[in-house]
Amino acid sequence: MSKIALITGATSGIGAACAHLFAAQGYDLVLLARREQLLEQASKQLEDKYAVAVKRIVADVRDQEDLSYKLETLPASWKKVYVLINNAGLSQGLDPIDKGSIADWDTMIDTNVKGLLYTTKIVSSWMVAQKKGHIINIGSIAGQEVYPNGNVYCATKHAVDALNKGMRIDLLPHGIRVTAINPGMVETEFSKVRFKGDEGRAKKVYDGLDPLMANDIAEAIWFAVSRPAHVNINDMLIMPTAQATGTIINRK
Ligand code: NDP
Ligand code: 8X3
Repeated sequence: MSKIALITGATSGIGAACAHLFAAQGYDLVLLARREQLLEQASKQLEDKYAVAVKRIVADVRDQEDLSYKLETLPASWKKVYVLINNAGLSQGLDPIDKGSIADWDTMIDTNVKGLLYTTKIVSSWMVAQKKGHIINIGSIAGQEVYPNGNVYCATKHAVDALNKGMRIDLLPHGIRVTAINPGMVETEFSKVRFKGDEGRAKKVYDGLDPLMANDIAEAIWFAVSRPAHVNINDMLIMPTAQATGTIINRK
């Protein structure tokens, strides 16, 4: 059987690009996200194009009970996951701390931190049993520095950075590799989601610069995964050439 990659947040952006790249490399896929129709379309396309097997999980990573049930009831052959890409995540709003929405804060913390933990607990236990695996955690430049109004989103990505380090320590005896991929600006649905559907505001984020594309990040992930077994890439910070820090950007 081919190797299996489980990708959370596979309906869009970085997760969707990873699904294509890993399928092109012959991986079978477990794809997880909330939007059922998009997941179904993507799975069919991948199966047809790359002749790989795809298992879909329609789930919200924030719903621990449902997520656990859906993962634990996968057939045993699908639990032989070699690569877990903890990618599902989002930002909501961009407001100073005194004006932030508590609902937005909860959504970001529950998705980016708790959802990543719920997924990792289960999938890492399968990896421990098989004594191999590679966990990719999608962090951010926002996990390496803090920018104005980024407060809670930055905090969640700093948490991902800490968890990435903690996982590597805890999983070391089991030979499991752990890598954080920390991108700067990538043009995906991210800004549309952050600004709650305001496409005009979302588009402005990328005005006058060439942002990263989702495939740039998928290729970096593949680089980490395709290193020889004795090599672990601990983390990578990947920026558009036009972006020096979270806020210093060279716009044309
Ligand atoms: P997109 O909005 O394009 O994709 C996000 C994906 O996450 C979607 O597939 C979405 O699927 C899924 N998702 C969101 N919430 C949940 C949930 N509760 N349960 C399950 N799936 C969920 O954004 P990106 O591809 O840009 O984002 C991917 C990751 O990259 C995120 O962790 C983000 O923080 C990080 N990142 C993004 C950067 C950027 O500039 N774009 C830069 C640095 C990091 P669905 O809605 O179907 O559930
Ligand atoms: C997403 C990129 O710059 O909005 O993590 O934090 S940024």
